[in-house]
Amino acid sequence: MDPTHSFTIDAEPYPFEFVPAKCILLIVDMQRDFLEPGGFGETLGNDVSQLRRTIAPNQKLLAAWRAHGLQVMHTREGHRADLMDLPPAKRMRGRGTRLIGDLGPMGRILIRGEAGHEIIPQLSPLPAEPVIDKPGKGAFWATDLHAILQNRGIRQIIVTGVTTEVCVNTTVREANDRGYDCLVLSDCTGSYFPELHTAGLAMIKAQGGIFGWVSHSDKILAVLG
Ligand code: C5J
Repeated sequence: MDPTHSFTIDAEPYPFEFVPAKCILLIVDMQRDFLEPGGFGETLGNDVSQLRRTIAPNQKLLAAWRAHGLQVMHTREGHRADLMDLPPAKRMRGRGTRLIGDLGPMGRILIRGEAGHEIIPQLSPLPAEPVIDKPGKGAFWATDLHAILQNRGIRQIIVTGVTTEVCVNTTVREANDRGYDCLVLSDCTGSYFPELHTAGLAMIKAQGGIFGWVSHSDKILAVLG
């Protein structure tokens, strides 16, 4: 596979011209507290199996991506231990019994350095793969993601991870406004709520791809071999 070559990927609403050398795989928030049984997400009553179905396809895609020496980055949602980067509105919204920064089943909830904040071991970043720690839902806000992508000549982003309607969607919208083309993979993204997963993908590909494209990891794997 010549990474500078353009490959046509079957996608919605129309084919995506994939240039591997100008493309990054961005894996969003595959963190223990969102995905693991016994984590914060499950203690809120969420069905983590809806997110865990994305683990195997992400592993397969990541292995093929790495085998070709292509660029990959990971994100984590979380905050400083002193909570100084946590807007009070974000902390209070949801009105749960446990809030961001409180002690959860895997350490303090959504706090950097705590066990629950870590990326699940199945998708552990390699030392050369940048990890973007983001205080918001979008991966561009208050981070150096845009600078890193610009410095690496990236124009396209393949987005996977969780959750489809929250951090994946927000990141895709931010990327769109900055001029990137995003392809979102339906089997590698997930939501606790299947109907919001479907709606989240529909919003991306609506109106001729108003925010980007939607496809399946099989289509990328067919090119990567
Ligand atoms: C993410 C969330 N990662 N749902 N966060 O989507 O609060």
